[in-house]
Amino acid sequence: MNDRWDHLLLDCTLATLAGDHGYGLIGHGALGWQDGEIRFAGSINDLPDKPDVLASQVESIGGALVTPGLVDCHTHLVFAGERAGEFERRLEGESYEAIARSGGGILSTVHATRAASEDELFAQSLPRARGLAADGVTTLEIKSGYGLDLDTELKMLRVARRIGKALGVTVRTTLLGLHALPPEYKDRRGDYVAMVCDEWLPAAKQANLADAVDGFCEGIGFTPDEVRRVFERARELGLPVKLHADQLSDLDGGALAARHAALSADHLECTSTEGVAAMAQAGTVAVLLPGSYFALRETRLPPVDALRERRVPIAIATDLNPGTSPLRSLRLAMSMACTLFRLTPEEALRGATVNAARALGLSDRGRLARGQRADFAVWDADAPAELAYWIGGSLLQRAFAGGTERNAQA
Ligand code: DI6
Ligand code: FE
Repeated sequence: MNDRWDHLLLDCTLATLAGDHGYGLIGHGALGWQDGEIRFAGSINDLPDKPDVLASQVESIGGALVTPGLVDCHTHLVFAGERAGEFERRLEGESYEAIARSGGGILSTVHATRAASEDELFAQSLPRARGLAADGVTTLEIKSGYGLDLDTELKMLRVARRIGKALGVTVRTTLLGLHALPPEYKDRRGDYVAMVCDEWLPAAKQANLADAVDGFCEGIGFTPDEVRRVFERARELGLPVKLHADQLSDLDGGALAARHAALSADHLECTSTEGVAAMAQAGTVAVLLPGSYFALRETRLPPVDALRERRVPIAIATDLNPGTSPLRSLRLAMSMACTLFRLTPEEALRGATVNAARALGLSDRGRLARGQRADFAVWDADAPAELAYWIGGSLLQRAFAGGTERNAQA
């Protein structure tokens, strides 16, 4: 029989997240897959035949918890250098915005990233992605935005693609041209935005280096009108958009993202209930980033109750970046989302799987169900709430991406 499944795991505790509510828990479960796709996720009792008849390789995993592979849908992990000195300055009382306005912040990482060769950038960035993967992440998004010139932006995006191949995980790339205004365009904002629209977007699209387009809509970033111009161009080119919205101030970023049918609006600490309503209408995912909230000692909370009320899907991500979120574990982000934002552990797990996939425009992963990609993680845990409950440490036993077991050393 040549249509046997490649592999069948028995005696699993499955957290399938298959329905709209609950973990979708199945005790005494089985998970079978073939050609990188799940063929069966259910109770052992419902298997259509004997395990040995169904699959070429059969394994019992002793009741271990199995979840969809985690999805980190917002990272800036490709960059050179670090900014521990700014961390020290902030602890002495200087604000993130003041440091940025004095030439530090994003621009200091831009200098280091421009100076690094492509191989150096890869070598510095790979361990950060490897750390996420060691925590059960099988899909991650990586943004550009520390180049602010076309060559360096494309270099970052190539490094991002290369990381995906090296680790055997899916990397989705996002062009973040509107991250900070480079000093060479200090008095020419309009020219910079026009160049991003007319040159960078088509170049990234042509080289197949950008899966989406993002912008930093903020007092120290770009105005809603500048973002609008880039979003319109992106949509013309068929590129989906997402937005850093309302992190430090309410610029109506949630509604702006919604007007452009954005995949996601991220941060949202200052988003109004009107913004939430617009996102609900547009189907835009709310990506919450507790790492930057924590690192900046922020006190304004994202509007979690309004998001729930309007049924806006909530995702959680690390925002891994050298300035505001040097957070290298998605599980730790889940834990923070519960403790700081009062999400339930179930919301946190949905936020790091099915809803995070949706924030990347991916519907083929994030749940354990027939037809989904065989991306999943096996944990040293009994209950799914443990993933958000343990603070740090290592819980991952094994991870599979596209049906292939990831080598823990890779
Ligand atoms: N994402 C960003 O792009 C900025 N904040 C955020 O959450 C900060 C990036 C940086 O300071 O390097
Ligand atoms: Fe970010």
